[in-house]
Amino acid sequence: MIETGVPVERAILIGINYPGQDERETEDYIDELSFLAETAGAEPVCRFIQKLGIPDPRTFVGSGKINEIAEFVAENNIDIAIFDDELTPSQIRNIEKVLGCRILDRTNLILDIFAKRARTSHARTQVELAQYQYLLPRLTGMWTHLERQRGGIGLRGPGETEIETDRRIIRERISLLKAQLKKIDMQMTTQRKNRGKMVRVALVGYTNVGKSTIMNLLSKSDVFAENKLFATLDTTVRKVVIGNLPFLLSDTVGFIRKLPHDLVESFKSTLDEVRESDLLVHVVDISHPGFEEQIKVVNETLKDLASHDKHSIIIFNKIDAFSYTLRDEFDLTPVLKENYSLEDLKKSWMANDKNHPTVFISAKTRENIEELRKILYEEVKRVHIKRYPYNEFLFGDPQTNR
Ligand SMILES: Nc1nc2c(ncn2[C@@H]2O[C@H](COP(=O)(O)OP(=O)(O)OP(=O)(O)O)[C@@H](O)[C@H]2O)c(=O)[nH]1
Ligand SMILES: [Mg+2]
Repeated sequence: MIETGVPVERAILIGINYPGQDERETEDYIDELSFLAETAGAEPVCRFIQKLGIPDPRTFVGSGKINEIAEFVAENNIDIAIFDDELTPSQIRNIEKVLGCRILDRTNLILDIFAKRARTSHARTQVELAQYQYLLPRLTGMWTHLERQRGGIGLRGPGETEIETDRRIIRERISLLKAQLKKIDMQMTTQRKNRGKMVRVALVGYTNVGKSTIMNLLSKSDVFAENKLFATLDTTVRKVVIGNLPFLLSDTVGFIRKLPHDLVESFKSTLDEVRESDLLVHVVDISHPGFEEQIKVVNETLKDLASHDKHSIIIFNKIDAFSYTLRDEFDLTPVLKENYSLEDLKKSWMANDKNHPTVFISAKTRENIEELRKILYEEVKRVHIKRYPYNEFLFGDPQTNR
């Protein structure tokens, strides 16, 4: 036991198994929620999953289930209940009443992690803006119970005044933060313009797939990487030279399923790096059981950023950690996802996706890094030639030795 001095908050996790979703998928989602909770500093103690068509409008899960959870909370010293979907203000209020502990939803949890991780004033401003935008519509919900105590319904009661004052303060703060961000945006745009016309490559991908590790490997820099979600919030840009071809490589915030929309909005300037790049490098963690779903989430987020049409390279990382279940040769049940070997996956991805150069690597054991460098060289060179059709002599072709 390590005494840290800070009491760890005990958390339970609650999710819904929706129709058409297999149980394994729901488990994967709750695994991710659990990882988010740990990253935020809580200790996940137990998970509750209910099969439901749609969330109960009053208490998210059904009334029987919420009472069962309440019993568990009371008997096991639970501090927080974390829900896998965004809750409405009235759901938060109702659930709080039944469970008697703090209620967090997924959005809230992600915002909390972002707030903890934000280092630069730029990142902090972006997170604070997203937090206030999340809070504003929820303010009424938080105060209604006080209104009721004070005789409520009567208009313009003291409760109402407090809400109005708080709302006004928050609105003012939001416009101030927006103005600050605008200023920072302008500075950053100028900075980006000053970088000249060098080819720009952006690392994108789901959180924790190894983007920063790859950045460090290619640029010999020292960007913070660790086994937690959202280790990177700020964009880092480094000059990388392969052969004699220089380009700029940027590492940026990872994407996640159900990334709060306000957060994407307020992270616009961070994500401009993605939007303005010439080439995307989509990093995938092939050792993750849900890697295909993660690819979809990344592609959807790129669509939101109007960047899905950009040319991209796909890196399947962490091949050292990849494992699969070997099927008995007499097994007649259908082949499942977990029965594919790395060779099967290589064959199917490379055959199906001819538009994107694909490479399988391990940033940890450095397997296949040379191949990655070669592909990067070729793709950057293509952009370079398009931009400077007359100065091919600049970098020479390694094959012809020109
Ligand atoms: N086994 C294995 N682990 C890896 C590999 N590449 C990176 N990791 C580990 O994966 C974890 C996440 O790596 P990061 O580089 O921080 O990932 P990221 O994509 O930058 O993550 P965020 O910034 O949080 O979005 C770290 O613990 C790395 O050491 C690999 O090839 N194999
Ligand atoms: Mg990172």
